[in-house]
Amino acid sequence: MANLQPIQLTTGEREYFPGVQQIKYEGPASDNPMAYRYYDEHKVVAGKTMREHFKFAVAYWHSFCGTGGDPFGAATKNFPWLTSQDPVGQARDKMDAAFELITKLGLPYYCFHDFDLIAEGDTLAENEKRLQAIGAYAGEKMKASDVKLLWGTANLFSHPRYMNGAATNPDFAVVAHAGAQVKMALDLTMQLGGENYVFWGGREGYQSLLNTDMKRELDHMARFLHLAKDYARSQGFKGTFFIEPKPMEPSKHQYDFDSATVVGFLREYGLDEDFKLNVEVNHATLALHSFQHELQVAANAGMLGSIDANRGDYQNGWDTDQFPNNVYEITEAMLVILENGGLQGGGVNFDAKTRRNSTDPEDLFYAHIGGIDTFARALLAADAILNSSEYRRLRRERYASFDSGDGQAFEAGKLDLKALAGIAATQEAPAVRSGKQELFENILNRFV
Ligand code: XLS
Ligand code: NI
Ligand code: NI
Repeated sequence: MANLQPIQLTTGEREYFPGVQQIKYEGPASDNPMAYRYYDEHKVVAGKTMREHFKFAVAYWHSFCGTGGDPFGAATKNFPWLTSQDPVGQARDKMDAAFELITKLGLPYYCFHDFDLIAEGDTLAENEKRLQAIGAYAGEKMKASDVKLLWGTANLFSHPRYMNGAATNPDFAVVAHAGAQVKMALDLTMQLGGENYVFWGGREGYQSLLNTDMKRELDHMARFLHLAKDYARSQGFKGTFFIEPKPMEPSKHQYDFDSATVVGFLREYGLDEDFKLNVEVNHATLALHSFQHELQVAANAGMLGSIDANRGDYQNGWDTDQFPNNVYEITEAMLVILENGGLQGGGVNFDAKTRRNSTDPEDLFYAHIGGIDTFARALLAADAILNSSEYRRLRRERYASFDSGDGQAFEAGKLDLKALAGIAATQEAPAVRSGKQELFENILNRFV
């Protein structure tokens, strides 16, 4: 769309987190709550610095847009960067606050949805104008701070037009609108050097099969993803596209249920070359899986791209998106990630929110510091488990009968079912062999 009047933004003067200094690594003995005890960005673990291992990103939506409202009550957080009534002024203030937080935390990345950055307008043309304005401003902030964009995405779930889905909406007019929105979000992501692009389909699913042609909706979703990928590639985008699985909420049945479902979908529709998975802790819990299970399924398929870091609640069944603090859970995750050789293209995005009653701006610092140190501790523990314990050997030994002889022939596809039966007929009854789960668990505890 041509002839847009550029909106000029100038940097605000205001400091949003006064009194918070640069957060530094002070070591495990420090009693300073505004310091890292384990995250030392320069420390080399398993051949990479901690900064490179994690590529930590701050999520714009939870940290700068989420004001603590829930279905039972109004906003609780009077964030000073949300006070301006003018959408452009508010977007500027919000971005100043965001870059102050990201740089004081010393983190390398951030992630956004299009309309986290600036409020959505009434028309596509107005939206393009707004996104260009805030995009130019983001570019300046990124250049000045060296903060990079881990991924961009489009919010295809909040506006009422998407109540029946975006790419899977039964109305073509909505699908076309979603296409226009994704095109703009891709342009913005590419303009800012975004390293990846995410699709999370909260409304891509259904409430009742009675009014739903599921097969047609899935075909439309795949077609839509192909169009987005082809467009971005034609514009020179080299990054990875991620699908973020989640089983439910807000839809009853979401098409991207879990890692296994998404891997199957991507392969069925020929999208597996360009797409990988962004696995979120709380979404795994909702799918009745563990986080490490979801990571391993993605890794098995060569699609472990990125993670959304948070944690769920074991006593209830929704996406509570709490900041990570469970070192055991994350250590098991880091075992999978390290054995996979790291994440493919992505990083660790804090898709987490402070609680409704955590109302001080500085609470955002405690939340991120805690999450970051949880990952750092888990990395150290996982690296020690893999390299200084009997963990790998014990696991390998469970499968030793496949390393030679008939077991090896089976793995190599050299036995048919008759041959297998023949071997069983001549051998002794299989021995009872312990799985030694408690021993494995004790090894974990030894290093955490
Ligand atoms: C919601 C999702 C969402 C995605 C980005 O549950 O986690 O925040 O990460 O659209
Ligand atoms: Ni997420
Ligand atoms: Ni989520």
